[in-house]
Amino acid sequence: MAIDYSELIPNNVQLSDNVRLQRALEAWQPRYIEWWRELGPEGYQDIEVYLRTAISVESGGWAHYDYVKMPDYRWGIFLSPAVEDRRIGFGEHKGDAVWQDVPGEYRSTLRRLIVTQGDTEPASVEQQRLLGKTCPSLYDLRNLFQVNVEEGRHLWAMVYLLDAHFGRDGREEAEEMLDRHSGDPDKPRILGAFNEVTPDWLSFFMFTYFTDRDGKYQLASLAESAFDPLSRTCRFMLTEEAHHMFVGESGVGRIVQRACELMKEHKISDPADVRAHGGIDLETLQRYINFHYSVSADLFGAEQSTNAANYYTAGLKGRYQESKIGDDHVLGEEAYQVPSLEGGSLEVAALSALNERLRDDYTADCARGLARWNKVIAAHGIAFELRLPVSAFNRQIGTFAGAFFSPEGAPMAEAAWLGKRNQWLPDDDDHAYIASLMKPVTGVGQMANWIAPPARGINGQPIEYEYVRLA
Ligand code: BYC
Repeated sequence: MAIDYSELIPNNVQLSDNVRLQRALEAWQPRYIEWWRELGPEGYQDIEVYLRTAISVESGGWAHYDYVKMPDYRWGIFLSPAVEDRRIGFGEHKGDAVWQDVPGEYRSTLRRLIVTQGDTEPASVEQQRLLGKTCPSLYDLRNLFQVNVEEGRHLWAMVYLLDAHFGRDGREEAEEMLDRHSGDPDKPRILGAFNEVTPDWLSFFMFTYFTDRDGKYQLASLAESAFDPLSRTCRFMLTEEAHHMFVGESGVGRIVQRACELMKEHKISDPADVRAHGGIDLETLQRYINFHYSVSADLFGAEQSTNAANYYTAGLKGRYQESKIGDDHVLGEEAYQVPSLEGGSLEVAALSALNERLRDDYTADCARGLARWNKVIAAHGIAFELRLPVSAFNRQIGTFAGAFFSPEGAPMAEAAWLGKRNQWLPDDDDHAYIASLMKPVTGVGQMANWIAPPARGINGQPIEYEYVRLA
């Protein structure tokens, strides 16, 4: 079904049939636009950007590409097609028909999950708002803005659910989405990683690789939900999310590629010497990986969580690809291994370990990208391997919060750990060096020296394409 995207709020939820809902969303829209102008990409509000807009939810041909000024982007509401006779796949209601309305007993829990999800979306736009000023190319600038407008759309997706299904409380929550701000000491965003800064493009690529990937796993778990509108919303969001992780994986990959090229070209044996030639050395990349992986690992919550067990039993949030798992989907008797503070692992009830299980799925996925980057390094004949730290490293949430472990998993005394901190995590010198590279490159087809060009352009266009019309 094609969607009329000349409408004020393009949608496939028959918005015009529900006057109350349509009014509520139309009343929220001006505040959203005001927020976008104030805290969205700074300095690029009236510039035309080659963006994709969702115009259908069908798997083939859902996206339309054209030049758009971002405040005019059509932020719409799209649900993936309903699955006929869809049944609840897990928990105590397993086998029942999915819900089209929120059951009273789960109202506040479900609202909290939707609010937590929704809060991350505008947070990331706020975190990235200054990056446009230092883009490494027009191609990258366009990708940044694509990610930004789609995170904005994901906020719309959650606000729709709140307005459509949670009455006055939902409307209040929708307002608060625009009142909290990333890093605001009085009204911060809900989850830790979304109050960190994204000061440079290396951080942006790491964020889209590691933190957007948390988004993929959380959305996939919510896509299993018994609350069908949430499931359908998340399924469509996942379609868009894939591009965000592509931006991260290819962005870091291109930086790795450039570091290797510089090492070959200048016959460098010590990776740190890449800096003398204006590249980002592999050891700095490793420190950024350590930081972004550990901060994103926190987003999965505690290793053992009664919240997560309750979400599962109630049918609100499942596991990653729940239907492909060969167990009873109730988890009354099952066990799962979680890492323990004393070393090794501990067998606990699988129901209590759902956050850890999702983090494990996520970690395996993160490792796949590192393997691809390591292939680039190996192909240049360079003896260096990027590694993920263990999940105990640098954690603020769960079992390992306040504990000190090396990236390889050795327990340490605090003072010894602090003594090594700058070898493992980006320090002031790294930040200053990366900041010194952040000079805008805006000529058509031009690329900053610290990053290799992409393999191809967007939507079949060449790399030498005016992805953003700056003039
Ligand atoms: N920071 O029982 P636990 C995305 C709190 S990203 C601060 O383990 P639970 C995106 C927790 O709330 C995906 N607080 O928690 C990416 C709890 O508080 P209470 C976002 C934290 O509930 C890039 C307490 O600690 N979506 O889409 O099992 C760009 C005990 O913890 C944190 C979702 O997260 C933290 N990191 O799990 C744009 C999905 N972690 O109850 C977008 C919805 C835990 O003691 N959210 N706490 O007051 C959830 O499923 C769950 O809320 C969590 C936490 C998985 C986040």
